Amino acid sequence: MESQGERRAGKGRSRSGSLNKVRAEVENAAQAYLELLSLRGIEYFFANAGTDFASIVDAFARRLQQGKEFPRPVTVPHEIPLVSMAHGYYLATGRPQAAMVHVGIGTANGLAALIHAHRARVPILLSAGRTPITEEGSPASRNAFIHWGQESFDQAGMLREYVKWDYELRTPSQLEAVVDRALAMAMTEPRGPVYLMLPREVLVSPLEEVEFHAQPRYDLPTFHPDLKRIQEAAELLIKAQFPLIITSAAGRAHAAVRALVELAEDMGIGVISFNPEYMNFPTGHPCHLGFLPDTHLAKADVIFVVDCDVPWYPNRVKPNDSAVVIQVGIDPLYSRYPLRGFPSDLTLQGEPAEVLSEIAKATAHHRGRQEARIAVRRRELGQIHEDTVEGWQEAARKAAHDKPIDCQWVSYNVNRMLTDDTMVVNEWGNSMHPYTSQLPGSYFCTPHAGYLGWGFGAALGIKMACPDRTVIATVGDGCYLFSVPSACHFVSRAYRLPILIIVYNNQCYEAVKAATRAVHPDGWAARTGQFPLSELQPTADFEKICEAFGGYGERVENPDQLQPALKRALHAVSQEKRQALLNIICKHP
Ligand SMILES: Cc1ncc(C[n+]2csc(CCOP(=O)(O)OP(=O)(O)O)c2C)c(N)n1
Repeated sequence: MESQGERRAGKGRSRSGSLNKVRAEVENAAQAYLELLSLRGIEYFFANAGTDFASIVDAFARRLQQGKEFPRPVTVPHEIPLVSMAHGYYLATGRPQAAMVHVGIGTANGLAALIHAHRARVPILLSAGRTPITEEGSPASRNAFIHWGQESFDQAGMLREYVKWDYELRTPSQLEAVVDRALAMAMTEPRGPVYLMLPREVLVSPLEEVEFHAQPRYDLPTFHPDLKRIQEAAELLIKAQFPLIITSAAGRAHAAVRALVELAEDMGIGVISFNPEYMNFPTGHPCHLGFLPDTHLAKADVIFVVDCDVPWYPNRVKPNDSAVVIQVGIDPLYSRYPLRGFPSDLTLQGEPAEVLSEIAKATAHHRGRQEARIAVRRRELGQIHEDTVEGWQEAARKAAHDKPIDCQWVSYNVNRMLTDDTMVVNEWGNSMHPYTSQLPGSYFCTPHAGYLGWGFGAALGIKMACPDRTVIATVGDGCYLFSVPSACHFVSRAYRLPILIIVYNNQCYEAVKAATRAVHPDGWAARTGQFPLSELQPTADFEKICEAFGGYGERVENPDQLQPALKRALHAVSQEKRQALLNIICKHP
């Protein structure tokens, strides 16, 4: 598996200027589209079809006859898991995949998952049919009432804020230029989804032979940090008494995790993984100071904000006025966020991996003189780390025999089952963060658009990319319901993607209750214990939904049964090769 930061969408045209071309016999533009996607390395085509897909369906049927393997069509019967699967596939491989949805309404269904992909900088080539343009005159002209009712004045308008580029293919002759541009826009940093509309008339347009360049026409730009600013950052670090790194997404690239570990170790810097979207820093490392900046922020005199949109909550805690804030990232000031007031005294634009290693190099010359001071700091950090880990474990162990089961005890036990081979998608909350593997690329958590329902689909996409890995999705009962579970279980069975889904079933939206308590600590809800709009009772036998799709399902109510149930479920996944779901009845807050 490669990290996202290390992959590029094709190598671009050869620099010697050679223009190798590939010819293909096709009958129409839809066939040419799939041929071109295959040539550009697209392996999967996640789709939920409609009448707009006529020529695409026909083109796939031809490819099947021809024994052409890629792109493989994957039917995902809802757009939320569809986009989430493409998202998950990218998280695991760093390679963009293609998806297609049904005109405007399919786009609308997938929009929330696409907003997630946008905020998480995930490149997805999302195509959509467009209602037939003509009322007569073409085999593709309108022939159903929906073709009038489904047309929009501006189909892409609903998602333009969340894609980097959108276009409607006007003629088959544009195909290569348009697809190459779409993929290049998606993969150019900061990456993100793009949207291509494909009218039926264009898809059906007859063609006989197409000739495409063997390589995409764009070499993608790279960004390198400003070395003068790197030097300034290094000097600030050398002088710092208590530097602190806060990150949420450094693990986006595995190389950045390695660079972070190196810098933290060399300089004795504490690292906070705040609202992590990835495995950013090994939880077992003595410089790992946990998941909340609150207790350390005021003490820090140099704060490195590394690939982190929200480094602290200003209405709760603030850095010291004299602290220097350094923001690092490919888009360090988050140009697509309307409001983001975190100061940046020194801004370092570039791949975090490169920025951090350059800083480590720049500090190396001066470290010798500071070694004694750094050693003291390392010892202090090690102590804070040990206390923090002990706190997590103590909280979980204390609740070991509680019935209903305590969520922290669930995470503690899930952790005991993890191996280097496991990949976890966590869409539930914080109790899983401490218990993640130490390896980059092994843990993924909700992107910061906060769309719930992403986790199950993303886990399926990850499993599709990594069939030999054990994939576990940890979700709340709310998240599970949002994920369109029947569509996900269907895909798991149809495409042989055996994953384990663990539902932390607390029969409510705890997050909504907590928000109500925070805003109205002495309010009606807090005083009466009634939280309308936040309950999910009576709960359901979610395990039976999994069974309905050929999976293994079990309801777990007894804390002593957690380990045996996890073993049974993992056996079903790894030996019987079928999906499994544990419906764990947790405390109802
Ligand atoms: C699509 C969508 N709708 C609503 C929300 C608001 N929301 C945030 S957390 C949450 C509750 C999630 O419930 P659950 O998965 O059971 O986790 P819990 O809060 O109980 O730990 C909701 C509804 C959201 N984030 N996304």
